[in-house]
Amino acid sequence: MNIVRILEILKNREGYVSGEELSKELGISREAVWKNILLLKRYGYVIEAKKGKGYKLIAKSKLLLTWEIQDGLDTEFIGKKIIHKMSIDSTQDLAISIADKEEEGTIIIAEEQRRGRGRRGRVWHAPKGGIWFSLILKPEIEPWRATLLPLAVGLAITDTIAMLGLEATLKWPNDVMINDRKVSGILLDMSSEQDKINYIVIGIGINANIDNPSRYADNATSLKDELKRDIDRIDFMRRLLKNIEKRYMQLDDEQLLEDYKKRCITLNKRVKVRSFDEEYDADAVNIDRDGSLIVVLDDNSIRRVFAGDVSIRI
Ligand code: BT5
Repeated sequence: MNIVRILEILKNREGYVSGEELSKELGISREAVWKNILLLKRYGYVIEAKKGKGYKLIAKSKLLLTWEIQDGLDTEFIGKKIIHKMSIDSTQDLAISIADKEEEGTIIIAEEQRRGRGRRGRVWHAPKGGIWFSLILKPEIEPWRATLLPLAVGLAITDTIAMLGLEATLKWPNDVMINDRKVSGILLDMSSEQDKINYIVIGIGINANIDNPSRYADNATSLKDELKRDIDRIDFMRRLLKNIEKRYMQLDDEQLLEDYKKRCITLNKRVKVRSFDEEYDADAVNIDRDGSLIVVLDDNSIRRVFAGDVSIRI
């Protein structure tokens, strides 16, 4: 892409680069160079244009642009293809519509979602400043083990938040919390046959640079709220993709579950389980190898929860 090549040249030069040099280097007209510069400006790059001197990059864009995330991204397959949108109804819905024909690791990311969704038809607020994306995976595991995936991704999110110097915990199955407030949510959509997964789309929402997150939910927080400053979303995204890949490779490893349990605030608590059309109180005692939550009811019967909402009572 021409804009990416122009950017590379501008990034590597302290001073000005003339329009003529850019036009020669890319083999396009000077007018075309100018149009590309305008496009870069629209993407949020600050570029100075001086008569007789040329162009100079003053500041990079803060948007989650494909080439910015991929610049220095150290993964094997996650994020090799990134589709970036300024605004979209839901990254999840677009990802699901293309998942069959896309390679594993493809990502759809958006600056804002107009109709972001949580689980069971709930609304997910996704204004500008957050990190909202969907990741297409094609794991070769039995469908019943898919519950492990949001756990692995949740763990990767806490790994990445730790790199900012904050401690995040996990509320089973898919909430990432800081100081008991929700900073991130995970959504899983799966297409599978009897014993084979066709694809999984994992939706990840992180309240990154969001002001007053409690506007969106009573117990919500954001990384900005916790740190009292904006984070570098591009750097965060690169680290997160690396951490997701690491944890994804660990699906068969005992270590994954051990790490999850250490950061899980649901374990050893009195909980209220709402699963399908049932609701009951129980003690959360363990997490099994497939990612399910094991609870003990008051009559001492043991149940295994695969999906649902679990709120902590004490
Ligand atoms: C989730 O659902 O936590 C899954 C969220 C997944 C969002 C991602 S963003 C990229 C991808 N595209 C999508 O359209 N979705 C995914 P759940 O556990 O059902 O939580 C939903 C509840 O969280 C809502 O009912 C609100 O109470 C609360 N909530 C909504 N927006 C929030 C936000 N920005 N921060 C914290 N809590 C929020």
